Amino acid sequence: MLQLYIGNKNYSSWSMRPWVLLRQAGIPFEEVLARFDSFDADSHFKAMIAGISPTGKVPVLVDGDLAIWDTLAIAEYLAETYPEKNLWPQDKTARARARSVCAEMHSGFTALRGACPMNIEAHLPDIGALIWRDKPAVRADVQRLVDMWSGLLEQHGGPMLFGDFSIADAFYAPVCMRLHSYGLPVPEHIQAYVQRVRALPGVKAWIDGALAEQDFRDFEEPYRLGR
Ligand SMILES: N[C@@H](CCC(=O)N[C@@H](CS)C(=O)NCC(=O)O)C(=O)O
Repeated sequence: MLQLYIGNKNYSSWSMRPWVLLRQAGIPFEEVLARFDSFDADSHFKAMIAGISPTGKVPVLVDGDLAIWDTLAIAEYLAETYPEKNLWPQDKTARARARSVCAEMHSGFTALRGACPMNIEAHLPDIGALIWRDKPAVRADVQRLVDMWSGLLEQHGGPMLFGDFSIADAFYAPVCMRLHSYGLPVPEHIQAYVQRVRALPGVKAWIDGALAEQDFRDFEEPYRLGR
């Protein structure tokens, strides 16, 4: 059976993407949790993934002797291994766009990711309001999301970015968590997409797991030290 090494569900946005993809697609897998204690070389986290993850990071998908690291590579491997699941859109043009938006997520939105780390359990609208007021780069990232999602939802008719659920929605699921936790202002139709993503069974299962975790780490909590 496939194994997916992940970090804490409350914090690990990269782990969330392939986990949600697998769950939402109904692909059986075993979850292996490498708890975040710290990212120091002598941490339990690094010891647990030593020999599995060449980058020392999660997620890693293990299929027999093969370990695949990095979310984009994992998504491509799953799409190739389970073509019947249509993890990418079937239309070639839509597929190219879906790959573009996933690559954009993978290498971009650094201001939003830096200022608003994923913290599913947290309710941080006051912090979000200050970030919104003081950080134009975050506002620019959110505007880009609004433009991208508006265009895709209009073009494909929803409910997901490319009509049916695809890798693109899994890639943007952690962003939906951030918009929600920090209460960043977005138009109503974007808020509705965020809620639809949160309600997907695979996403809801991840959120429930994150809430049950209660395993807080100061280094992941810039706004709530002492949890
Ligand atoms: N580009 C990688 C990023 C993975 C990543 O940064 N994972 C974080 C957890 S969300 C991690 O393992 N960090 C450990 C460290 O930085 O040492 C991917 O797409 O999978």
